[in-house]
Amino acid sequence: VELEGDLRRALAFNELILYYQPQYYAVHADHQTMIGVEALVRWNHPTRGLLTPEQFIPLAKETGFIFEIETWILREACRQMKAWQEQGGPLMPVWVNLSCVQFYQLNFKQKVVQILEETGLEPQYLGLEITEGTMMDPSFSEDVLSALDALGVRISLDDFGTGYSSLRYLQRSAIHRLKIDRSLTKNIVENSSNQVIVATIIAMARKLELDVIAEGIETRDQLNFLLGIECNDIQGFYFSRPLSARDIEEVLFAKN
Ligand code: G
Ligand code: G
Ligand code: MN
Ligand code: NA
Repeated sequence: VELEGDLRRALAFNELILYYQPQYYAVHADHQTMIGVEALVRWNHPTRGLLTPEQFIPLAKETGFIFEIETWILREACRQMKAWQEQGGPLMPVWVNLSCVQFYQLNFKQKVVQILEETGLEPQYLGLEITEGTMMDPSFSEDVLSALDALGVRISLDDFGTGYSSLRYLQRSAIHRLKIDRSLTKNIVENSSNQVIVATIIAMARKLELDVIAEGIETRDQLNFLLGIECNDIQGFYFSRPLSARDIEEVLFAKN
């Protein structure tokens, strides 16, 4: 309740910041190439310290601030990626998480077009992560997703395998990538049913010509298991935690 008034000022006072977690393509455990970054919002609250999205995104949704907040996040992520590209950084997408509300707005595509124009980022370097839950909601607009696809931005289904799964929507061409949820990967080394599920998701994705990325990879054993079933796109603490823009620049612009 108290946070609500604070949230109103958070945007005005530039208290929101983006962290970036690298995503890698790996062929074996000691050789990886960065293929993208996921933007993850934090709120640098003046008295409470760094707040995580779980601590304020639900409130932002209830109060309607989510529109302004996510517009800011989109613009900031695009601006930052364009700036890195201009400094000679790798050409790869920045992935932005979107809550369901954006997809219930028919003008969302226009918002994305405007931000891409303002920041100069080419559409193929913007990825949007939406959750299964968002797609299953009755207010979800398939038209918005198709329009974004036509624009050339990439679309990833986040938290894949967490429950709502209907495999039917995977055939829709607007989805480019599945992100296998951490609940399936965290005990992959010892849990044989999760091994089967993840291997099946990967095989199915390949047939449907979808990319797959596994998230939440923390250990070398998890990584080796995934590489063994030809899941080569990896995100997780094993390679890197989410980093501030300044910290990730040391990785992006490393001399060797
Ligand atoms: O960064 P962290 O691990 O704390 O993120 C926790 C959750 O918050 C994740 O489910 C993530 O998708 C979500 N999240 C992070 N950044 C954003 C954002 O910019 N917008 C939305 N809607 N969710 C976000
Ligand atoms: O729901 P979503 O996939 O957007 O969640 C992303 C969040 O997951 C990030 O904010 C990040 O903090 C968290 N995360 C990323 N990699 C790992 C990991 O290897 N282990 C754990 N526990 N969390 C992770
Ligand atoms: Mn995500
Ligand atoms: Na996820």
